[in-house]
Amino acid sequence: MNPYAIAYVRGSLALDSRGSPTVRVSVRLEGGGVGVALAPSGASRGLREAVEVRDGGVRWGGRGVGIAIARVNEVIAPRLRGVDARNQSYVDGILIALDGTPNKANLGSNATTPTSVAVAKAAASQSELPLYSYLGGVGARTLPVPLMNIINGGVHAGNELSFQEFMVAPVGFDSFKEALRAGVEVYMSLKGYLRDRYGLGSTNVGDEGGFAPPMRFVEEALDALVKAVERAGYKVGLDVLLGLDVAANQLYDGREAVYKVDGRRLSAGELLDYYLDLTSRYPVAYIEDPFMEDDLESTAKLTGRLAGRALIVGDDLYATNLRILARGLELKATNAALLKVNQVGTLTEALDYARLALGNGLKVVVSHRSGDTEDPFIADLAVALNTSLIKTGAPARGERTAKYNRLLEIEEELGPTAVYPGMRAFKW
Ligand code: 2PG
Ligand code: MG
Repeated sequence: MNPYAIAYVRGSLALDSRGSPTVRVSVRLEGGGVGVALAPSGASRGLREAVEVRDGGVRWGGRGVGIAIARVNEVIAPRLRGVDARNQSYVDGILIALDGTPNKANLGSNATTPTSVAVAKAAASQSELPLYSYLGGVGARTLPVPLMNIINGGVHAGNELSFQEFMVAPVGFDSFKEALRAGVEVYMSLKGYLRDRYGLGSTNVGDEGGFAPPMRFVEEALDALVKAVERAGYKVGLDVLLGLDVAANQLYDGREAVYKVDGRRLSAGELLDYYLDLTSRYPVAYIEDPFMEDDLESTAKLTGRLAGRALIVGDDLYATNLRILARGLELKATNAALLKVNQVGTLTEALDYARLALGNGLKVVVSHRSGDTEDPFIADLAVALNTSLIKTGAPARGERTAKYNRLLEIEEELGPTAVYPGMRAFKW
């Protein structure tokens, strides 16, 4: 008997952090190893990402996942039985072939993603290795700098902020634990600042645990971040850097080719100038999706102009897709690439994407989704890949803290061999 042979694959129902149904997949191996994974779900999705299969109709507001669960149990499970779970690329090859579409439209990325991840977890459990060492080997020991999204806007919050995410990155610290402490202190001090200035209602939180204050202008949010960092006793630009996810797809009006920012309508060129102005006045060291997903050229211009000063990060721009990333590399579109396994639908495809990015000197940022779950998988993935950056929301809401808590646990387990890159995470 091969203890790594897959004995059982089962899809079942779970809820994500927005209350939407999602798919849980449990995998058991002949030797008793078990892996369980849950599918996350985005709100600001790129056009080129792998798609979820949802039931439609009236139940669950159309968001049911009965079909996706049936795909796991009726289509995927019988084909994976007996396959060696250590052969991740073979397993994922089966998923890709069974699906047969370029974007997982048949099985659904909400069926393939948790299956792929659960198989890796089961193999790790069978080999009695923590997931980060199973995936990353003995060299996996870099804890990532967290990009903590502490003011939520865009489609993640019920306020008028145009940009989706306003983040702080605690870099001036020697360990993940100390960095997290600073991030939490900034989060707490932001809460006080918002309450004083905008009233109690401004401390309600958005989808990723950041506050969703009734602000209207990007600069108001950046000012609040600066104040919060200072009030917490840290230096902005030195101890703590600022970051933005513009999620520009959501701001783009295709008919007039303009971006709607703070009530203005900006051409791509004007938006570029706006970023140059913002980065000259605030220590913004990270800008994700500054232009809509087709505009690699404007993104490349910004990357060139901010060379040495900021990470320009492709999320919807690349959709964790190797081919789009390859084109981005040709154009030198960005110096960093976001990685979300469910944007492509299998772990192997996500790992190939990471390898291409890292091999070409790009930073990789492992990321959660705005609809996420208590599954801490991405914490292990970030350490496995030594990516040095993770994006997993504010230090609040269980689905976000699950990742932070797992990183604390990993750092503890690694002991003195753990590395916290701090400011180096932002150099390339
Ligand atoms: C993003 C993500 C996660 P969503 O745009 O980077 O923060 O949001 O999951 O809604 O795509
Ligand atoms: Mg994004």
